[in-house]
Amino acid sequence: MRLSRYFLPVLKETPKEAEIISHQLMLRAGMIKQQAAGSYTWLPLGFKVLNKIVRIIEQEQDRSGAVQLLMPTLQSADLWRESGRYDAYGEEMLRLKDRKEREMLYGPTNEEMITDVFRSYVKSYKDLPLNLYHIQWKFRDEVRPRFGTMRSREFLMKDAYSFDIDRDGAVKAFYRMFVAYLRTFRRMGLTAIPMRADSGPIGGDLSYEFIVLADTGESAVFAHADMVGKPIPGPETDFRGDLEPIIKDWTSLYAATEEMHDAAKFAEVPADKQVSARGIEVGHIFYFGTKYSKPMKATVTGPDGKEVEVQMGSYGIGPSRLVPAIIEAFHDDAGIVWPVSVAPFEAVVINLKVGDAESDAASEKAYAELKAAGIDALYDDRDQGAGGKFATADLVGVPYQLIIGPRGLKEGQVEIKHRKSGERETLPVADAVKRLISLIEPQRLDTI
Ligand code: 5CA
Repeated sequence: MRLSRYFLPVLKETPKEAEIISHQLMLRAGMIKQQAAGSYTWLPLGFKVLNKIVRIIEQEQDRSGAVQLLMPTLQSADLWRESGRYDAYGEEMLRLKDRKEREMLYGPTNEEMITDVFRSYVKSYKDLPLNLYHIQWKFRDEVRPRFGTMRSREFLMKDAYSFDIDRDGAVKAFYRMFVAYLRTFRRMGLTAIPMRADSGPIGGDLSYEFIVLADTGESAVFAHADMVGKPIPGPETDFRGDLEPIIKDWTSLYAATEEMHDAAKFAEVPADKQVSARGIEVGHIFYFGTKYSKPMKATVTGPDGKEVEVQMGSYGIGPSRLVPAIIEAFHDDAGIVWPVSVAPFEAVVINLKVGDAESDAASEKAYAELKAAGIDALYDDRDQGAGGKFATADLVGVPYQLIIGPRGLKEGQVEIKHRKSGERETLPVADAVKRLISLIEPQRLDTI
């Protein structure tokens, strides 16, 4: 992408309305624009990051055996009356009427609709297990939307729903999502700790939240220090095999959110291993049995010919919350420091003297070679001073800067700046692209 042709409305000043660093940086880096309380336009740079996050989620959902579909945002109130949640959900639900006075709602979640899809087609235990997911916008009329897209009213959610013949099958489905989540968040560079949680309005008796530790997190959390940086299950993990040993291992150490915190149990954790911190909930998984299948009559015939209500679970991730969560974890005084796997661009070519024949030629060549090698590259070809270019590159957090100018080129040299460490390497222009590829490829984390 040529920056001269892109749309990157960066701000010089820190907007006053933004209380936390991720919100400030998303506004300053031209990633989002507020449209109303808790409602945002995703500008090109923000949208690019959001899409990279979505892509990782899709890959790991697919790996675990889940199948993607897409349900509408607007739902019929009648469907929600069947489960009894239309009245129970309260003011968080945005309710509306169409021209025929039919009551509708903007979906805050999709248990009812997916149960309706399921019961329309699936009739036999032979079609189970099944896990269907979609990535769709949701609306919750939050009392206090805040922190930008961290807690917004309109937000993107990946929601998956599992269907099984019995509790044993449903628990296995829960385990598959649990492992998929460990892999998903780590691929984004995050340490997300699974913690026992309260199931709230979704219901059910088994629920884990995946929490990223951050000082600005909305909930207090308590965990054993060894939960941080624990190695995740690798790509060889057999999702059709027995995942219980992995789950046992990941749930044996203490980790709980405030609502489920047990001070006496936490006291048993050695004092030097007690982590009491704040956290951001980036994912939440639930097992709730027949809570929806029973009232909505979602049944299948079992092996003995009898009708059984299916056992269900639901599994959410917030991609539009993950963007600020990752920024909370990775930033410095100059701006965002993206992990390569979710960076809007992997490298930026900075032409220090646009209009200088040699600088232009070397920059164009490097940019073309990076693109040809499959690197997601940005080319700062704006006719502007070097200071502003460096500041923009640092602010938007591109992991590697390839700096090309007439002075270096006289000696046949260019510079690579590592955004994270600040380290700079001077190297022959002919070697720069190869060097960048060797730095970037291992950090994509697409094979971990
Ligand atoms: N139906 C279940 C799981 S599919 C459900 O709705 N779960 S949830 O309420 O926990 O939401 C799932 C995820 O969506 C959360 O873990 C969080 O990452 C994200 N999320 C929830 N509310 C918001 C919000 N207001 N703004 C941004 N993200 C949100």
